Amino acid sequence: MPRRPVGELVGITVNESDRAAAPPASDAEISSLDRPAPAGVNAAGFGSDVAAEALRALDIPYIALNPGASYRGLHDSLVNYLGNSRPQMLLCLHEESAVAIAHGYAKVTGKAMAAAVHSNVGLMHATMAIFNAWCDRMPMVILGATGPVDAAKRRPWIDWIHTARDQGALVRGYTKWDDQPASPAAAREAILRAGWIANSAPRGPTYVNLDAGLQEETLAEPVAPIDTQRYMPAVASAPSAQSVKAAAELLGNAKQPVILAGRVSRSEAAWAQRIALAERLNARVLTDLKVPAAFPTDHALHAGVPGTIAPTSQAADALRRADVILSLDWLDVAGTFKHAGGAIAAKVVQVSVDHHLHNGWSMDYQGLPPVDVFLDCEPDAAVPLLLAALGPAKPHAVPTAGPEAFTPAGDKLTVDHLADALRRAVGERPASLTHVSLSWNGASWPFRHPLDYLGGDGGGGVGGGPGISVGAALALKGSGRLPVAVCGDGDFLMGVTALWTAAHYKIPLLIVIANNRSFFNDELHQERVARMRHRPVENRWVGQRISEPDIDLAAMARAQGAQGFGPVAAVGELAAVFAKAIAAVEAGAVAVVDVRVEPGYTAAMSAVMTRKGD
Ligand SMILES: Cc1ncc(C[n+]2csc(CCOP(=O)(O)OP(=O)(O)O)c2C)c(N)n1
Ligand SMILES: [Mg+2]
Repeated sequence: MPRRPVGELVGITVNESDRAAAPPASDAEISSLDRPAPAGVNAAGFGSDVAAEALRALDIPYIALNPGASYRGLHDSLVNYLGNSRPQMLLCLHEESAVAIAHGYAKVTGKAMAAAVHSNVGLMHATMAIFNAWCDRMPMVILGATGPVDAAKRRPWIDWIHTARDQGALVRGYTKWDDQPASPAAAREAILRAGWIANSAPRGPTYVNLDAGLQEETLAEPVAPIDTQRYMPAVASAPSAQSVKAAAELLGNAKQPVILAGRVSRSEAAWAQRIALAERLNARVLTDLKVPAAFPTDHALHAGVPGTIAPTSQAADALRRADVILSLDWLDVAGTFKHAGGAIAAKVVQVSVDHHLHNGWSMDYQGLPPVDVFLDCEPDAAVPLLLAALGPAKPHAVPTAGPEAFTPAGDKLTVDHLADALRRAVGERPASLTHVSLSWNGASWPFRHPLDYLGGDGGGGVGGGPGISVGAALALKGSGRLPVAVCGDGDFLMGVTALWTAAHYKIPLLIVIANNRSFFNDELHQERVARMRHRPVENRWVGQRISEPDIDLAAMARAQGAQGFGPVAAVGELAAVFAKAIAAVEAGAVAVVDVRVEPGYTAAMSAVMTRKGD
């Protein structure tokens, strides 16, 4: 086949100078790793070259992956055709961490990264992490493979066990869209569509399954060029003028308005506008640890502290007293009302595009809430329109006192002590909490910037914490923000091999383990069942405790090239260890601190989990 300039065959703007283009400063260190020897090819010769170029057209910097023969064609194209650059491969030790890394990256950037997973088996490993990203409404493009679909081309045994009909069915319930294209041109179209759909609100994962035969086939003829940007138009949503007017009227006349600050963007401007709206309305504001920071938690209008599985008592009181409630894509309006006692008299304004995503498989859409005015758009689009419709406020006093300073109780080392010492050690540095443990107390760490906290794992799939944190740290690399994760020991152990990827690609990150040596959440469930059945509550630990032997978590970090500290078992030791670990991260390391904490959740969380009836 004649050699042609890169991109000519497939019509995507890729040329030789692209390969040499300097990456952003923050990525330069990563780009210098895993450099392939020059392959000397500059023309798209195979089906997978077309797919690889479509991936580059999505302007995705990284593709997290675990390898496999089903996509060996694509793998070769990424290395030897695109030169392992844009996207650059991030090798992961497990598909679950590959997808979790893409998830964490999207939490910071709002944009899709790519992940590649091998045939049916790699996809099976990836499923929980895909579900987490889906529930968290985070975009990503997942590439998979199967086949050869043409049975005559299959190698005996292995290609047969790794070929499945309708492989996308494994993830269709929790992806926005999937496809199995049948030609290189169709693969290009599928990848462009996957990127466009994933990145358009409501965002979520998409899956493109590439036939191994298609990838490896020689291009018989050039694929007609297209202007790829025209196939990925920006999508903006806007509410009707009528709905904005109706919402502003309700809110403007409200005596006790409440804002539920839910799934919003990481934009600083939008953050400032939410504050302006709350102050304009003198509204109490609720936030929730399940989703990223949405409003300053120590603002005088913030009701109590951020909720976890249920709103705090102050938040529930505010809801019961409210006459108008504005939900900015709150994760679970109906469930929150139920926790607050059910009979919420207030008129409800809902701002969301989430209903466009709901399907018959996953119930993550939650209960159907009562809504009086619906704004079919993202919160960032609604807030400025509401501010404009409301006009300037009559002079009114905005409360000034924020929540009281946080002081952990008792001498035994608890998660509260961990949080307090960690926050003091971080000091005035800008930091992002990329993950928190289930035992986290929302009172212990105020959020004052949209990147201060990145929310939960989305789908309640334990094991996501380490990978999500590595992906977030990747996106934060070079930003001047210190990425800090607090993981339960169960969560850490399930996702621990994500650390190697961070160590290898020099992604600085601090992980602190709230190590209660137990899958403690389920001790509370067993306690609840024992109480309901009048059986011995003291047996709640059986089948839950992770001890005898205790696991050396710091050693698991060291084994993968991270720095390991601990176990720390005394409150007085925390400050010095955290200072050392932060210094290590600032010097570019991945640092893990094992902190032995007393088992226990906040009183509010324990009460919800152990009470009868719901
Ligand atoms: C994949 C998966 N397996 C099991 C569970 C059930 N589960 C929920 S919380 C939890 C315990 C998590 O332990 P850890 O991270 O140590 O947090 P702790 O409850 O001890 O604070 C488990 C097993 C789950 N949610 N996801
Ligand atoms: Mg635990």
